[in-house]
Amino acid sequence: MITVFTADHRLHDSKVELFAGKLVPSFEKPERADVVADRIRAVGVGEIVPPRDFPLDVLARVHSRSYLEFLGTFWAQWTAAGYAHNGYPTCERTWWMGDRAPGCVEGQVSRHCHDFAAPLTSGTWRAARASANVALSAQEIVRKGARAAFGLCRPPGHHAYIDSCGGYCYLNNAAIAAQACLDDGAARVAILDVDFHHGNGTQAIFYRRSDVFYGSVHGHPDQCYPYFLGYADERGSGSGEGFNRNYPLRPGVDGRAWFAALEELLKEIRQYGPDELIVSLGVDAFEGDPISRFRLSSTDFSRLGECLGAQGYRTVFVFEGGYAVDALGTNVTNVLEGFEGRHS
Ligand code: OKP
Ligand code: ZN
Repeated sequence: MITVFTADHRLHDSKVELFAGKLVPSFEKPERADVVADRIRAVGVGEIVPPRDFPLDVLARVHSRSYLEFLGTFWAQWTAAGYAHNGYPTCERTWWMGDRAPGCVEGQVSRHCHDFAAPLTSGTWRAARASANVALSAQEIVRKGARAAFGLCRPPGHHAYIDSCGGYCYLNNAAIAAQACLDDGAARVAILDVDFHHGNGTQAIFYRRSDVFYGSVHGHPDQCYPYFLGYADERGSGSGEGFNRNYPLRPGVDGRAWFAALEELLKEIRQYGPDELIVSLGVDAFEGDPISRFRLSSTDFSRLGECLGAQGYRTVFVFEGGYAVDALGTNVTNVLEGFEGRHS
């Protein structure tokens, strides 16, 4: 399987993140993508190719122009205002506060960040853009005939909304790839999100649409980030009714419960009958993950790959979370090798 990857992801390096009220070393760090690339080379999963550049218009099929403009101009505005550290929101925008578009950079950050887990740095825009190019290039490889491809994206994407960043995510790579797939002629695309965290951004982007099915197995939002979406009764609305499915599971579950939920979700995807499958591939359901609370083993990730390979869809894998750096490479290659019916 071809992997798309670029070292440009390193341009985004927030160094610290806010965790339980403290600034701690970032869990979402450049090493994450590098160890996965190293392991892909070591195992010989397949060729690693660089992404090609896609125009802003392709991103604007999912994100608002004003949000893209904000991300693209943020660092120049921030430094012009005299700041040198990471950008964080200083005010929360909720619907009863109105929906104005502030002119000052501090106001814009608050307008476009929905939590405190997506620090904005000097290189965030270039890295996020490269990450979207990685997902789009992987999608293009599959559209041109490959059975599958892996977009080794970083930063991740599934918490990014149409016009806001959050949860380490700035551009929604899986959503952008799904939209590109439709624009390339597909009628229906399914996004399967196996990351430990619910992909609230992806769900929200497609909630009222029938051309993209979104399904996720994740930590119950009553106890796990992102808290406000990911409940089982969220099934889509309007013409999107029936095309959103959530399988929240309690913290602590192991492979048994997890695969039972996955099988149910795969049945629903089969009924939907997508032209292509996009997998939001987070491997933070791993038992050793430092910020997540499921108990999947490295062998379970091979099984996940086999399971997905058996579905028969053209498949684009888009990397999302996974923070147990020592096992990250193995867990990702286990999925990819399992998909191709190989065992490493
Ligand atoms: C991104 B991805 C919980 C803090 C949560 C943000 C987590 C973002 C996960 N104590 N921090 O889905 O892996
Ligand atoms: Zn996650």
